[in-house]
Amino acid sequence: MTKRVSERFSDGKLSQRIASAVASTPIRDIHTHLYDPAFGKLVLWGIDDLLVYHYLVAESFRHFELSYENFWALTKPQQAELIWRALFLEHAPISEAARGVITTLNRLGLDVRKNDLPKIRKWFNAWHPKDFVDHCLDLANVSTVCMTNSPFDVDEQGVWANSFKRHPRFESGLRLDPLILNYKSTMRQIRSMGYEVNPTLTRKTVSELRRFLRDWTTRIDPRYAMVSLPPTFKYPSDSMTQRILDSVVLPHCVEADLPFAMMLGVRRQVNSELGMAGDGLGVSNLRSLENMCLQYPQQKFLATVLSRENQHELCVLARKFRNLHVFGCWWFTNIPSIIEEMTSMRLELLGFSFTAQHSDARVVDQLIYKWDHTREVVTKVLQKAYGSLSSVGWEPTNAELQRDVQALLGGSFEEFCRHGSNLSPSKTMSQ
Ligand code: RAT
Ligand code: ZN
Repeated sequence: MTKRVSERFSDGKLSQRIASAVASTPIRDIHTHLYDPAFGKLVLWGIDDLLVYHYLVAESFRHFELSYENFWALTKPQQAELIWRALFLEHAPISEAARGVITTLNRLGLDVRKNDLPKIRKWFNAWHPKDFVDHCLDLANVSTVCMTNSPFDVDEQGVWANSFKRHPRFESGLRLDPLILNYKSTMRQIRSMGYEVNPTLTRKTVSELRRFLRDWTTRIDPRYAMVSLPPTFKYPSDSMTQRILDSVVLPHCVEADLPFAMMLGVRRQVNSELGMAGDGLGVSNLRSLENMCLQYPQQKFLATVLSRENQHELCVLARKFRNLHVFGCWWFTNIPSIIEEMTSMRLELLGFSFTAQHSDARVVDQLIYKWDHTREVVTKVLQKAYGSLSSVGWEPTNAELQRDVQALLGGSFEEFCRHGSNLSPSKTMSQ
């Protein structure tokens, strides 16, 4: 019988059904750096923004001979031309980020092989940004994207200060890195915004910081609060970071029923000459995440880790804590070989109770390639996983496939956020 079922799988029917379920499921993209069109010049799109993406800047410098300084002195189109030459004309655009530009341009209907940047620019210039945003969301089959919104970003502050009509497909995320990681200098900025805060966390300061967070939560209506953390992050520890987390951020999250997203393992500015492209990674100590899940059983944590070495441990941790939701293949792990490995492992350890991916897109057009490429890998992984299941006698119906794929592409995140507050360490799943 086992043989007959696996033959049925190999005739391609199940694999086709999986492919079409993955292709047709709209995605909730839970972490991006995109902006609602109302943010005007903060919205990045078009060929030059695609080419000067910091992932490509890092790769181009491996070929450039010019100095960092001379590169940064160039205009955006000039930088784009150098990157185009180094990564697309002098070599095949084989890396994930470079191939992504090709996927994107092709799906937008542009003939990439003509190598005609001025013509491509002209094509983009004919679009109205708002229409282009909707076009990309539709092409990528993305229903909603979550922005990264920083109360400490002066450009953003200006937009939030005036009321505007929000795009229905853009949600917000409250990004708190400066407050959590660098309170000393952030304090001055918060004070200049009208809050009576001091360098030490007195009662008054704590209550003002809580007021600050409440105000921003009301203003932007975020889906979650969020921080990225270095590999050295330790909890508990005798640090300002822990004091801010314990007395300000987590009490606020509990009060406002906001999940707290932690992105662990980034080493900022390993090479500061590269600007935004200069960040690296390191292995995190996930015991800290474990301690936080234990310390705050009522708080929902979302987590993604940058180092490949941490991925297995993170899955095991999520089996122990149902207040922990694993999401995405972050940044340097957002490459097909690692997405495949991570998604297979997560399915094997967590079933469908995680979010397979977030795009981290900074340029609107990138939604197309980031999701096309992810869908390709997720399809492959699911074909293998359901193939194994089918060979032992369980073939999913189309409705079941749709339900499961939806869970991976945003549904499981929604369910996690909806969960009641009765979260405590899982007993039944412990192993
Ligand atoms: O992936 C990226 O674009 C990085 O530069 C980071 O922004 C990272 O995703 C983050 O959110 O810190
Ligand atoms: Zn990001």
